[in-house]
Amino acid sequence: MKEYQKAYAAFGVDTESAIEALKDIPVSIHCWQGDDVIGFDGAGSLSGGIQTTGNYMGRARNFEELKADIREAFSLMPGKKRLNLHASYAILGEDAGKIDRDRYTFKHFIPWVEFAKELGLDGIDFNPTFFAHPNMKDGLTLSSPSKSVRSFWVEHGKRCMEIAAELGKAFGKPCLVNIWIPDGFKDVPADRLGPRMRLKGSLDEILKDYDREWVIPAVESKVFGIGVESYTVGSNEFYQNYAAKNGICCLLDNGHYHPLEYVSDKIPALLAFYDRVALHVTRGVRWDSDHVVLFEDELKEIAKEIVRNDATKKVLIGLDYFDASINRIFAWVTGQRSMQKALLYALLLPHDAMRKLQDEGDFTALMDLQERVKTLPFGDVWEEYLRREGLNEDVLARVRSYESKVLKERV
Ligand code: RNT
Ligand code: ZN
Repeated sequence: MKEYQKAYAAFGVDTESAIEALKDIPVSIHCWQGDDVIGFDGAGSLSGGIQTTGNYMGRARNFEELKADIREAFSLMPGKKRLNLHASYAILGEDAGKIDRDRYTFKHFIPWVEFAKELGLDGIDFNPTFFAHPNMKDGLTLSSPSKSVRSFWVEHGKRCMEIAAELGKAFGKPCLVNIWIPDGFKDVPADRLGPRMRLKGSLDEILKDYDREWVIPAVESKVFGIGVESYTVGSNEFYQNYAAKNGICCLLDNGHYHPLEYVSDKIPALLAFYDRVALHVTRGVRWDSDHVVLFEDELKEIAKEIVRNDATKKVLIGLDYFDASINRIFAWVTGQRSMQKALLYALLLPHDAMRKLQDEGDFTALMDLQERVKTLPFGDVWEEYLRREGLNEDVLARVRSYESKVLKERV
C-alpha cells in the first residue's frame, strides 16, 4: 500500500474505487470558452445579458481554429467528456447568409458530430441561442409582446429540439437541451406577469412535441444580468414550477442566484422531486461573472451533494464560464480540472461515517471528522489519477508552447 492509500484507509476510504468512479462521471464541456461566446453565425459580438471581459490574444475565429483549440484543451483534460454546443456554432456552409436560426437543421452540426467522434467524446449537448441576434427586440425573445418576434424564437427552439434528437441518436446517449433566455428589464417593469405568461406559452409550443427518448429539455433561470438588473422573466420560481408541471429538467447555474444562495443546497432539494438535475458549473464573483471554475469550497459542496446522494447519473454536470483575460485554453483546462478535482475530493470522503454521526446527533465528532479529512493527502491521489489518464500537472508549459506556435499567429 502506498502512503496516501494508508492515510485514506484509516478513515475507511478506498482510493482505488474513488479513482475508478471518477473516470465514469461525464462532464459536458462548453465550446464557448474558446471564442468568448461569439459563435459562427454572424453576430460578431455578444449582446443580451451576458458579457465576456478581457482581450487576451488568440481567440478562435472560425471552426478550424476552434476545433484546433478544443483538440488541444481536451487533450489536457482527464475523465469522460461531452461537448456542449450552442446553436450559434452552426456550420452553415453554403447556407450562410441565406437562412436564419429558425431554419437550422442537423446538417449544420454534422461536422461537429464527426469531430466529437474523432475525439472519442461521450456525446454532445445542445443549446438554442436566444441572444446576440437582431431579432431580440428591446432585449426580449420568447417573452416579447411581438407575435412575430416570439414566433421566430419559438421556431428556433423547435429546430433545436429536432437537432438535439439527432445528436442524441448519433451517440446513443440523450442530448440535454438547455433553454436560457436573456429577457428582462433594466428598470422597474410596468408588467411582471405578462412577459412570464408569454414565455410560458412559447415554452409550451417548443415542447409540444419532441423526442422523449433522445432529448432532455432543461430551463435555466437567472436572478439578473448586465442591462437587465431590475427584472428577469425566466426567474428561479418561474422555471422551477414550469419544469415540475411539465416534466422537464431544471438547470442550475451557480452564478445565477443571490450570492448567499447556494446551488449545493438546491441540488438535494430538487433531487427530492426530480429524476434529473442539470448544472452549469461556474464561479460567480459578485454578479454572474462566469469566472473560471476553481477548486473552492462551494465547488466541493456541489460535488459532495452529487456523490453522497448517489446522483452521479442524475445530476448532469456542465461547465459554463468564459474568461478572455487569460489564455483561453488554460482557462478551459483549469475549470474542467477543478470540477474533476472536486468530484475526486468528494469521492474520497467517508460519507457513511459522517451521515451516521449526524443522524446520531453527535455533532462534536462530526465536526472533528469533517475537519480531519480536509488534510488527507488528496494531492497524491489526484496526481495518481492524472498519471493513469496519461497526464500531469504541467498544463502551463503545454499551453505556453501552443500559444507561441498557434495562438500568436492569429492576428
Ligand atoms: C447566461 C447563462 C447561459 C450562457 C450560455 C452561453 O447567463 O449562464 O447559460 O452562459 O448559454
Ligand atoms: Zn449558464
